[in-house]
Amino acid sequence: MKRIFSGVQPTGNLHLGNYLGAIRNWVQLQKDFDCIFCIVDLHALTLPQDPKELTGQTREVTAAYIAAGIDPERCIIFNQSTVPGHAELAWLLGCLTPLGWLNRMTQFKEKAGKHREEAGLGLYAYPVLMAADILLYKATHVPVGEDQKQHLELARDIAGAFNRRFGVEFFPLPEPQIFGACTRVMSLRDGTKKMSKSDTSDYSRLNMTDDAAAIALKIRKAKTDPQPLPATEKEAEARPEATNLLGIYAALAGVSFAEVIQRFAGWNFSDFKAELADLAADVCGRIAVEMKRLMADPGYIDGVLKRGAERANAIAAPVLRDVFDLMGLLRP
Ligand code: AQP
Repeated sequence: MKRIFSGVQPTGNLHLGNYLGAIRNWVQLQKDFDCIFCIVDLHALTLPQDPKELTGQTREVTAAYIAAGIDPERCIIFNQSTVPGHAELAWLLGCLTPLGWLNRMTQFKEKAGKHREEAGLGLYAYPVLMAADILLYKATHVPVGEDQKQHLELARDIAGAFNRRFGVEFFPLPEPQIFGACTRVMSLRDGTKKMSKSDTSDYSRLNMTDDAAAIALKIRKAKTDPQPLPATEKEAEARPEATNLLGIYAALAGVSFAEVIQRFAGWNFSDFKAELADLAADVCGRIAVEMKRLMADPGYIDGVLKRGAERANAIAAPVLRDVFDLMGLLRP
């Protein structure tokens, strides 16, 4: 059986990057895989969070999954902290993970920056928790963006280390699930920086809850360069803002980057931006309306998460029991 595990952190405003780079792809996967989609609230705690906002954002991510087309009957949707096995397995796997492996993780270096000594243990151990998330369900495939490839590689190493240490083929080595057109959406204010929830400028991203007017305004204000739109892919290479906006258009329209370049070659930015705003408002506006409708009913969202947690626990508990047995931990 092929099983997918993936998640999003409830760390702020979900944006077009989260949708095009992750959630939209998951909607396709649910047809062919047994899918578990998590709201990884324990991962969110690796950086400081406001408790009230964390609760609201957890519901918002759940609403986004459903509004984007993930079926909560077919897939398991739950928040990580409701299944205790994630934290328990992370400890057990952490005891088998050499520090040298964690020291190589580039995301810790980027997020801790110059303040390495003040960074929390959780931020350092993040990739072990991610390995536990995947292995707790014996997931076989993990959809990953460029930024998570190294962590998935580590999860494979940890699974292999466990199997060798206890002489079993217990954990499958999870495979990356790659998508044909891998979409990396960049900031609307700086085409060299990825669009991010934690960017202080709201104009840097299209939030999944933005309405048509907000989308049009942000696209109108998006940074550009003074030249008309490029006529070739080669010409676009040195122009990050043009590349980003054209790439967003291609992803939203479901056509290739080359086709979009050809269609808008030589256009001025303001005319192109009007077309892009209409397209984005059409695709994202529909999701935003559905998200708002769902978020107005927190009882429904909590019900989805509760049922998801029960289903997730039913898979996780026997796996964890076997791990305890293999490691010699007595369960009297
Ligand atoms: N700009 C992006 N383009 C394409 N994909 C993206 N993802 C995030 N940003 C982009 C993908 O969304 C999924 C969930 O990501 P996450 O919740 O783990 O957050 P993140 O990767 O750390 O990025 P964010 O959303 O910008 O959050 P902050 O600001 O908190 O770091 C992942 O599959 C990710 O690849």
